[in-house]
Amino acid sequence: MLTIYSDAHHLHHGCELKDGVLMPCFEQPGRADTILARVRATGLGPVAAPGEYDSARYARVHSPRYVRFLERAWDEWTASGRSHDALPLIWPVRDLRGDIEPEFIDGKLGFYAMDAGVAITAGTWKAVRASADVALTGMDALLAGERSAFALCRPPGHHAAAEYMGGYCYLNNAAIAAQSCLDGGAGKVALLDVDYHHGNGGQSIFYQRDDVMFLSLHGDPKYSYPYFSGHRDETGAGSGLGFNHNYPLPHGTGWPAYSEALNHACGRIAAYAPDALVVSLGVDTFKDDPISQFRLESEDFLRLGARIAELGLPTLFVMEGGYMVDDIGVNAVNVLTGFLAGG
Ligand code: OKP
Ligand code: ZN
Repeated sequence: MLTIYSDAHHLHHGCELKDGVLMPCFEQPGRADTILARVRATGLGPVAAPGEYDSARYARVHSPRYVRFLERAWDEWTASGRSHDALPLIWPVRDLRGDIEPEFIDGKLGFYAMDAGVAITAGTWKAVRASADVALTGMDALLAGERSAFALCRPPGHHAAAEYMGGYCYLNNAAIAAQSCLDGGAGKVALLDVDYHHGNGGQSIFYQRDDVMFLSLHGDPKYSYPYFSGHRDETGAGSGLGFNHNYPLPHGTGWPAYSEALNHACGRIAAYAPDALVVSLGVDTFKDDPISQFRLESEDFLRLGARIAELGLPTLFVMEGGYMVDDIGVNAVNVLTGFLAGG
């Protein structure tokens, strides 16, 4: 299987507020380094650098003004005299004015964010762009006839919606790739999100559409991030009604209950009969993940890949979360080798 990877992810290493204290993000460069090392150690296949794409490709699923905000945020932040990470700290909730974009950067940060887990640093935009380009290059490989590819994206993307960042995510790499597949001639694409956290960004972007079916297996939002999205009754709207499927699962979920939900989701994908599948691949469902609550074992990730392979679809894996850095290489690549063995 072809892996797409860019070293540019090293340019992004931010801080987050953890229990009230500013700490280096769980989402750190060592994650992608560990996965790449495992790709090489297992001989998964060739590793290629991404191409460079026009930012208009990101604006197929994001608003142009949001993409411009990301591009300029660090310069606006430093122009106003600050030099440490920029973090959003105010949001237009409920009855506040969410319809007017502020002109000052502190206001813009909150206007374009869902939480404070999205540091903007000097290298963030370059890394974010490269991550989206990794996903676009992976999709181009599928469009050129590859059965599968692995987009080793970092930073991740699945919490980012058309006009906001959040949860370590800036551009929605998987959504950009799914849209690129449609733009390349496909009629229907399925987007399956197996990260521990609900993929609110992909859900939001495609909620009113029937040309992308979105499915997500995740920790129940009653007690798991992102809390305000991912319930079972979110099934789509307008012509998208019936094309969005959430599988919220309880704390402590292990392979038996997980695979039951996965089988159900795969049944829906098969019935939809898409031209291609994009998998938002988070391995924070692992039993030792430091910020998540499922109990998958490393071997279960082989089974996860094999079950996805049974669909028989051209498949792009897009890296999302997973924070037990010592183990995420084994766990992520297990999904891919499980897929290759199962297909
Ligand atoms: C990202 B992915 C606020 C940040 C809270 C939330 C976890 C984001 C998970 N300081 N962290 O889905 O793995
Ligand atoms: Zn996650």
